[in-house]
Amino acid sequence: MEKLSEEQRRVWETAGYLQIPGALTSEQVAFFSDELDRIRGLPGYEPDSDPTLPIGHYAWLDHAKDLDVSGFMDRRDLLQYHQAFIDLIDPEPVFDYIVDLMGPNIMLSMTQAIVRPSTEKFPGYTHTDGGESLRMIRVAETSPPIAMKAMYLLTDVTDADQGNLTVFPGSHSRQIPTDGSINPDSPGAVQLMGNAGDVYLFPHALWHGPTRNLSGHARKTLLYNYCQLWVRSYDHHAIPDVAQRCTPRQRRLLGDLGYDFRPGSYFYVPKDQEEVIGG
Ligand SMILES: O=C(O)CCC(=O)C(=O)O
Repeated sequence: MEKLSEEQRRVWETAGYLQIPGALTSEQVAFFSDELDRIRGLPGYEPDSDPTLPIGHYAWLDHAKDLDVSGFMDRRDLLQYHQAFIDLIDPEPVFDYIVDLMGPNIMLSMTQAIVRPSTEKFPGYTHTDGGESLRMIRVAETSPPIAMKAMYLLTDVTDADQGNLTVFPGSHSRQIPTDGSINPDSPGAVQLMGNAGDVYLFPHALWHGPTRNLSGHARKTLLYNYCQLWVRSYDHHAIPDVAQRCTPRQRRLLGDLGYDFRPGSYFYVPKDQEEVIGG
């Protein structure tokens, strides 16, 4: 499936990210924005502050810690909350871009909603996704990524210091210091601007992160991650129950290979993989 233009391919390979304007309609933006306000009051996975747990663990809480809709929220595993979150697993045209970039042998690895409040207390941070691994492994520019993210803006971010996604262009293929000194104000950092409904696509190996938000309003995003099939999901240890409400392609993206798991599954892809992912 060829979806990227030559220019988009060049930008992806050199800068390490792509911005697709208007991936969500204004109705979808309004709907998802309201959904984030709604699910804040519902039980779900939120960051776990227990210092004895390894970094990046989430706890099942009765609701987000802050019930103010402009307050911080970091909710994982969104598919349970509404069919619309399931539909966002493989929407047109974003999913076509993802298949063009990654090839057909892929899975959905994570879903997440983040609300970043306007505050002087949070300076932002910079990291690679996939934990420590993908800051050591940088595949060639022309190789499909091992894993990547689609980050949908639900808020206009049209000026600096509004909780912008900040990237270090080219860092997906060229190492930058990994000693903890890199932050959104380091030389080489670029604060991306975009409108609600735009999506940023970037591989896990690209150094990135949120910058501070001094806009006076909260910045909302939805994040859907994809990985090569053998890497597998970070959100689910087994096929989640919502798969029963999914299309065959979505089920495959949730790890349903069409037969019962046994050692060796996920090593080679199922025979019908291209057909199923092609929809
Ligand atoms: O901008 C954000 O809130 C977080 C984006 C990010 O760094 C990530 O999803 O890994």
